[in-house]
Amino acid sequence: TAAKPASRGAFIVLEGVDRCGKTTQASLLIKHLVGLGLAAVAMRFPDRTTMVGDLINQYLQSKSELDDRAVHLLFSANRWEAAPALRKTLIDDGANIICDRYAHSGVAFSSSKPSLEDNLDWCRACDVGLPAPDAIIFLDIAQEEAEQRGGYGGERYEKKEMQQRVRKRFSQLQEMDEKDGRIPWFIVNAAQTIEEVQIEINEIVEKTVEKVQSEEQPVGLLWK
Ligand code: FDM
Repeated sequence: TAAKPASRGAFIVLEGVDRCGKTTQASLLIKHLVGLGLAAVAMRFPDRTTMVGDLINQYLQSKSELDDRAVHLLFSANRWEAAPALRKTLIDDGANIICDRYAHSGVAFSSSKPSLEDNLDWCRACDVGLPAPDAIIFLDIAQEEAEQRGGYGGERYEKKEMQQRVRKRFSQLQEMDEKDGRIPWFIVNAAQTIEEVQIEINEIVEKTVEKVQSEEQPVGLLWK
């Protein structure tokens, strides 16, 4: 059996609206951490490679129609099915996880739909108890600036109106987390150059990794 690592890995989530540069920054961050000799694993949600993920993918590409609550639960199930592997990576392997979107995207997007806009609590409920991020890095960019970066793609939520509502929801979720005091948010100005954004993210992540290693806190339970 493999020796238990000295400490668990940090669970870092990158969030933001479309075109904020999340995916680019996630892969640069992995390279940076590996360069520092730290184990780092990339994850993303939705994970379209699973059976649940395939249903989500068909929905996002408008190849199927689903009730708003049903698809919200699929996004949540897609996280729950990954949770054991996520915990194993953090705890047994002691590797850091860099995750492109997680539960906050789940709540922000679903609760931006008319049928769910007064149901924030319902939207959060199915993600309660998932492994909690040690930090949320929110890549912040003005709507107009995001749009100048090449417009939106053709998927279901890639529309101006929706993106504006999602952005507001993210701030609301940030406020709720800050009141609760357990999951720290870091807002990075994503209108800067790739290199400038990268420098800020690296610093936040290095500090978070150090904190997780020195405090020896177990992986938290989201919103519990
Ligand atoms: N999205 C993502 C949700 O609606 N709920 C979720 O739980 C998650 C993780 O899916 F519009 C939305 C956000 C985005 C779409 O995401 C696909 P990617 O990052 O573009 O693949």
